[in-house]
Amino acid sequence: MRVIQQLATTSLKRLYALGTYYNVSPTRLPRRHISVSTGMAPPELEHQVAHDESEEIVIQDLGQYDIIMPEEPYQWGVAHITPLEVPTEIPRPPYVKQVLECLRLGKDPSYVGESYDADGDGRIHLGTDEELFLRKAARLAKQVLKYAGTLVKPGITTAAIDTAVHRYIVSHKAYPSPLHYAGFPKSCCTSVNNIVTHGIPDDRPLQDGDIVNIDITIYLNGYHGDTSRTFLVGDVDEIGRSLVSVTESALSEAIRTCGPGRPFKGIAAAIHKTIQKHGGGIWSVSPQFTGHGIGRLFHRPPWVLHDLNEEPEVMLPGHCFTIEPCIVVGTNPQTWIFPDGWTASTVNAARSAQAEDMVLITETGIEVLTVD
Ligand SMILES: [Co+2]
Repeated sequence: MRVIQQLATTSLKRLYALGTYYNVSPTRLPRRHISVSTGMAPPELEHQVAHDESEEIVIQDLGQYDIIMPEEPYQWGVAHITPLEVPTEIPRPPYVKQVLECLRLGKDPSYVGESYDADGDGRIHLGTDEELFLRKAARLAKQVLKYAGTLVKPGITTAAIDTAVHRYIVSHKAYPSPLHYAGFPKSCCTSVNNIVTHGIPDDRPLQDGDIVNIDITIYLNGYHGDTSRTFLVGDVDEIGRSLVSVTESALSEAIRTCGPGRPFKGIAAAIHKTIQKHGGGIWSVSPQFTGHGIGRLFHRPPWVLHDLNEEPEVMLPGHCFTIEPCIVVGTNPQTWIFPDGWTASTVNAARSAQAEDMVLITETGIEVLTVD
């Protein structure tokens, strides 16, 4: 059987070649079917297909959408992006000062981390102000995310969403945690279509048919709140809608496995089971991006793996962590990073969706903190 795995084994180089073949800028490939099932190859792809004969072949329809590529000419890093200002009276997380100092000295801030040692075992003391502040931070993050979701429509740029989100956060006396985190230049992450995570808001207007993940983290009273969802922009194709829906199911099924004494590996098992049984396509989960402990620090152990694993650790009262699976269309969840050093795209330009919540383990059960 003659089948096409159009783009599914495509390296960056071949994506550019494809862009050239279409005689358009690879930064803005036209909206079209980028993968086709057997016998459905548009004539202009035949050349590409013939080229692929030696490669492993899988039937895969990736759907119809705009591929996001790095802007040309490439600019390495993010020094060309201007961060927004935060009023001086708003308290910053500790990494901000270190990163700004690095930048002032012309050093690479991407290695500025957070100190886990000073943060104990990462479990909060239930029933104290710690729990109260954590709840407040998580709740505000959810409110910001809901607000961001109302802005999503064809024509708005992700930079405009970022600016609105930034203003909303600082007007609530909170700090947008991604801003300057390891040098990140914006106040939230916006990941469109084939971007798996850590997309940097920019001047590309959202297009009818896009999917966009908005990932919000805020810092309030010394605690971080972190949550994300993937939103549909206008009329999204069926695979895209299914992808977003399976991603939300994977998150909620994963949350259902949590509780005091329960193993962390149950999260991945639940995600795996959900994407296996969910109709509308073939899905895989990115092994590269994990959930994380959260509280006084933005990211800290326990690292929460979303792909099948045999980690022995169990959840204990006071653990607060995120679950944030990135679900990818098709069987290849591998990613590569844009020249900006942040934006993670699937290697084959397949779409990815992500959903994230914060879970607190209590003495008797769990609570999802990212609720409004
Ligand atoms: Co997170």
